[in-house]
Amino acid sequence: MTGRFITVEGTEGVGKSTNLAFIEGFLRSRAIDVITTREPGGTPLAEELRELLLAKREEPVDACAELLMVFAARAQHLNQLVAPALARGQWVLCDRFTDATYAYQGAGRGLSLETISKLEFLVQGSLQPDITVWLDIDVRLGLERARARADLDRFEEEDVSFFERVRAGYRARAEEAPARFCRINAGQPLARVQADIQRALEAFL
Ligand code: Z5A
Repeated sequence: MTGRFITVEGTEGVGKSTNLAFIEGFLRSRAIDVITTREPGGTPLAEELRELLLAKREEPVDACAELLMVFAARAQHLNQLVAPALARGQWVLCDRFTDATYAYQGAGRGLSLETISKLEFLVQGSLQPDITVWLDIDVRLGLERARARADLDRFEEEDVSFFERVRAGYRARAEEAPARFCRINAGQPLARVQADIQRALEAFL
């Protein structure tokens, strides 16, 4: 029996970290054996690539180089961690996955969705998440939350229009895969966000 693959997505400040912990706790309360991981990252090599991707630097980062680093990290993560766990019957809860690439590198940076789709097929074949929890929030509200929290990484320094495009990218992905995407209004108070997530997961189970 293979495990289930759950991903959590959204723009800055949506509360992914907060709600990943909530989802993990909910699944464990149902006696589900789950591992929580993230992208980019999840293995030592993929975490090194994450550091390279997020670091602020004087040299401009070419969008295509960024895209290839994201997929290099994903190939390593999928083959070393995600696929073997699913094959063992474990559930995998992942902070971001390929929808983030369509949203950030596609809609945000303006790279070709067709190119992203080709790389997606090369790296993951037909593997897709079973359910994607999309935490959706007004971009300005999310940025206020994110910027109150900590030092900004290279992505968090982008302007509002970049994140508006990223949000529109997620919306387009949700429209293409309505059965997989579950949109949660992340602008609500946390208790209501988590009640909505729990309802969605109960329906999924
Ligand atoms: N990236 C990419 O470009 N392409 C790809 O394919 C992939 C990734 C996979 C790192 O991601 C970057 O990688 C990302 C895109 C790029 N861009 N950035 N930055 P990340 O997921 O690690 O980074 P993040 O977006 O900053 O995630 P995060 O750390 O999980 O942040 P968060 O979503 O903002 O979550 P949070 O820390 O739980 O919440 C933020 C604050 O809001 C915090 O103080 C909470 O207490 C508060 N909060 C949360 N929920 C609420 C509610 N409901 N009300 C009020 N306050 C709340």
